[in-house]
Amino acid sequence: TASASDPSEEARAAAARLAELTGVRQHDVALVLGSGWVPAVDRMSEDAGGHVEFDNTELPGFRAAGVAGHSGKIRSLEVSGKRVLAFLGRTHYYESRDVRAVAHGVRTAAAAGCRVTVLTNACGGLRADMNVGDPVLISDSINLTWATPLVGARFVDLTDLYSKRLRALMLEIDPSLAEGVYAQFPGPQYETPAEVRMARTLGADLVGMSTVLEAIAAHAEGSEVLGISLVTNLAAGITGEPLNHEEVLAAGKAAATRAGGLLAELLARL
Ligand code: 6GU
Repeated sequence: TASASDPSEEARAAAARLAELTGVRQHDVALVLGSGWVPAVDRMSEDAGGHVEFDNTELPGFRAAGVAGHSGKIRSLEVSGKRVLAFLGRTHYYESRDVRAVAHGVRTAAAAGCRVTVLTNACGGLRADMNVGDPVLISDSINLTWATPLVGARFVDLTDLYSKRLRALMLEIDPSLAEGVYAQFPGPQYETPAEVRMARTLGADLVGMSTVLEAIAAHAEGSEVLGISLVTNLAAGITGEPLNHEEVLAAGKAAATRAGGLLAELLARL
């Protein structure tokens, strides 16, 4: 069928089903939540007074969730008058190297009307002046997967991939926020110390396994993109400690209050 061959068509089909499930014809803001960011949105949902939540597999084209701490739930809520479509987890490139599945969420959000896409993640910090628990604005990125979500589109300009307007807005909200360049590694293994040195040499400040492919897809759909990373650990070789996923989740929990406050304030000012 056409929907099986064309990602945009499949996204439109998912958006149509979303409208049925939520009773909301148009959403305004997509919020993709990385490890540790879900508590931030839970706080907002309490204030929102009512939301609709369902499993992503209720919509065509979505994969069931895999990793511990990553959910496949999608929540629709209204915050400060904006209709927010929150993905309480994402499909990662490392699950199956299926870039189309990775991009399907942000494409669905764009088809549902979202003109702003907020991508959050947990990442490793590469700079000694970064602290665990710091949210960092993504100023630019390096796509070390060498994959692309783009199909059909050609020569898309990425000069302003991470919206200057949205970054400026975040810095008004919290002038102490750091900015950095995020490198997406393919995963699922963390980087070796040598790969971490390579990333630093290439100009990266943050390393992770998500966000960049989604940012490219959302940007190509005409959405403004904001990326915020939560530094959950320093990358391999920077402290000498081994890395583990539980530490990443724990750091996310600890930072939820500040992260939630930032997201709530952003939604109020959009
Ligand atoms: Cl150190 N690397 C990657 N690729 N992803 C991470 C991370 C490190 N820490 C949290 N997520």
